[in-house]
Amino acid sequence: TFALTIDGQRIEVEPGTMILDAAAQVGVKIPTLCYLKDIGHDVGACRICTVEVEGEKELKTACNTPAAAGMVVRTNTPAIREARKVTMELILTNHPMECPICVRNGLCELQDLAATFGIREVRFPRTQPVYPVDDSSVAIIRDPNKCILCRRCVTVCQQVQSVSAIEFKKVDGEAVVAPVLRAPLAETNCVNCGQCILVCPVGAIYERDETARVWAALADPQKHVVVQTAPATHVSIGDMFGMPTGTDITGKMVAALRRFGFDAVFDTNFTADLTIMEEGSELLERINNGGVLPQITSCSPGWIKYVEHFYPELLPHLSTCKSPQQMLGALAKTYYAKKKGIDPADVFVVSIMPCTAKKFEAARPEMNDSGHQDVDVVLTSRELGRMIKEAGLDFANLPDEDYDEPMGIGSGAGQIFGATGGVMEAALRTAYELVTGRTLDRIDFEDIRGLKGIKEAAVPVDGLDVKVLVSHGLSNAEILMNKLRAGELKDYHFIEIMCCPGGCIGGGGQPIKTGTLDRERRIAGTYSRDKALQLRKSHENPQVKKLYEEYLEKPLGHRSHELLHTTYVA
Ligand code: HC1
Repeated sequence: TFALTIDGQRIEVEPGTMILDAAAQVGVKIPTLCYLKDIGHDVGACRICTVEVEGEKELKTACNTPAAAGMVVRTNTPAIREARKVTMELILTNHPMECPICVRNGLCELQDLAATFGIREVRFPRTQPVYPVDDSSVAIIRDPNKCILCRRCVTVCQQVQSVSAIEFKKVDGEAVVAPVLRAPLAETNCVNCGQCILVCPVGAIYERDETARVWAALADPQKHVVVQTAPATHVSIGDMFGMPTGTDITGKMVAALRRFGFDAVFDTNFTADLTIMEEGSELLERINNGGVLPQITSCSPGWIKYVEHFYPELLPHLSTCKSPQQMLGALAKTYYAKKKGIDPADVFVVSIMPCTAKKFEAARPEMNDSGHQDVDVVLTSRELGRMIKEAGLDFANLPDEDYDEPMGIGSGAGQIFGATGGVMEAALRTAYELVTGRTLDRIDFEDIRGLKGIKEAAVPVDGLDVKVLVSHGLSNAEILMNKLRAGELKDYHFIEIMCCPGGCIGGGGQPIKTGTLDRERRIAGTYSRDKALQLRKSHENPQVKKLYEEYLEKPLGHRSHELLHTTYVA
């Protein structure tokens, strides 16, 4: 370590520490609109974080200037305050002053900083043209007028997700962030993961808001409106109501949805358990009958679109299982409608998902095996949070309520689908017991939990070492897919790939802000909910057993093939 001085305070830091992070250690928060350590973004684009370094003529950007031994830094002088204000005003010059009608009102870093700096006027004339809003995508909308060119979205799209659907470019002397080749977003390689939304400091990119369609369905007496909630939402929505990140809000979410007037509240954790039955059986069939191995999970729609775009020749590795969200939609309009004696045409299925890509998945034309579009509307966690606020519910003080039959019981194994490694762990808990007929005593597979990019385990199952891999974040998927393509993963049986960093708990539809620490806390919340549940293995779920007895007969049976499995688009 070495020492430097920041605003008169001496501090010891490690080599490589940037001034901005060093200042934080002495309790000085240097403002920034672009720096984001979580994703390694330190391009110094916004120039808000300027500081004085003694002996230097020009102000330095604190986010990407390394601290040095003996350095004397000042962060709060008249020159710095004036420079920051001018920079803010220049940004605001071109920013629409639409705060009250912006989706990020109250959650906007630019708005916060303008308030912090006490900006009361903007002295410069607008320089940018007015750009059209890009609403070509079913999931994500871009408003270039609000973009402040921080480039976080470009970094996350290129470096974290290896997708590169958007780029930073100069066009006719004008700097822009835009989809590659200026194409509408829907026509690019965008996989709809929404990680760009999570890092955007303003409202330049956001989910397609479909709350109005849900309110309308709820008000329609002809419709029987049902809802399902994804595993990751159980530990995230409390963030929007001041509860500690990772709090299990399952029962309160059910209560809120029931108060909205939903006719039934179902749990996607139930179909996560069903997925384990189908996908586990598919794996055993592939192992026993010389099928394509390793099998790869298919529940994460951003990941599916990524393979379809970038590795179409590897599609036969994907499990044919639909995602739990789509399984539940298909069953709501068949099994459930039949049980209740309701015309499936009147059943309206809403999903609450941590994910923007789920909007795309539900809209895929092939997702209609029930005879209707299986899922009608997908809302992100953020949209549900806004509806709860709009309805005036005191969320934190709602009672805990239970889900409805016949699709309301989910095991701990279904719950952990929401965290990276969880689908694999759930599959191992079941596969071991179904193959060996013995009880698995140690059901916690610690090796495949947590935020390490690629994880691995080998589990002895009746003389066969089942070898598995787990990855999250598409740049890690890319590493695995290149190895698979090169024939280096022949010894493996099963791979779990989740599109978003951390798995669904870090999905692009989750509350603003979602960073690494939030991901860690939601993962901890996920495993503690699993531990607290009596039922922790998918094959022991009584409602799943009943579904097979009453309707599907057996995993991979005729009805399962019809309703629960799919094919992919090369
Ligand atoms: Fe997920 Fe899944 S775990 S994909 O991450 O398999 O979105 O939460 O709902 O469908 O169950 C998301 C989460 C979710 C599906 C399940």
